[in-house]
Amino acid sequence: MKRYWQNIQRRMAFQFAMAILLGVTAITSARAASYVMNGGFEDPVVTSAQEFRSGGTSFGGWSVGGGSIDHTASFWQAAEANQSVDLNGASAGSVFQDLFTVTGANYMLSFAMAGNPFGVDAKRMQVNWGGAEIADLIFDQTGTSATEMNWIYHSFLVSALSDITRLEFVSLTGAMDGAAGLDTFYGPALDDVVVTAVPIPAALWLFGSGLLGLIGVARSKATGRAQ
Ligand SMILES: [Ca+2]
Ligand SMILES: [Ca+2]
Repeated sequence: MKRYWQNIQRRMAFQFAMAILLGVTAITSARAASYVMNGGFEDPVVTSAQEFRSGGTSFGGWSVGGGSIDHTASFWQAAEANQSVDLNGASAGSVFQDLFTVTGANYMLSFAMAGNPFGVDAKRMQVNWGGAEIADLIFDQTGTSATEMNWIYHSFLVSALSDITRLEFVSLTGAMDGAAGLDTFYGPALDDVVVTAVPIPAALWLFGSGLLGLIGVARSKATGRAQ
């Protein structure tokens, strides 16, 4: 019986330590500022279901390239807050912005991708970092709807090759059968673009010392109570 309670105590102490560790990690990452301006596409506020934006225009820190995009509000459910983008407005478009980076530094890029639920084919999006392709993603929107977008989060560890890095999301989604016949209105959906610095030595120091310290606390608590 005593051994049973010792095991329970040990397990609880370890879980407590892990909870604190995870909490510390979460707070640390939440505090890290994103290098992306308006990564959630909440600016400016779109008062219609979605607003059409042509290639060559810009909004809230983003530039629009290619054909056009739709700045989507109530038309479908965003991954983060209220707004997102459809990278096909009337045809395949892109969004990009230039980030101030430190040459040689590491960054974590993350974003949510889904697809316009309309149009029969899967949606394809290319991600470029500093002019180089880092991902070519396909989202199969089968079974999704405007209220059930099934957003998927992607993360990439990237490093900067210069002090200005262009981050770009390009629709590779072409014409497909849709409600109005063959058209190009239905593209990949994008939201919640975040780029944070990854200070590797500091992160390792925090993780290493924090983990060892907490395991030490957990152990001494467990043995202390067992005596
Ligand atoms: Ca958003
Ligand atoms: Ca569209």
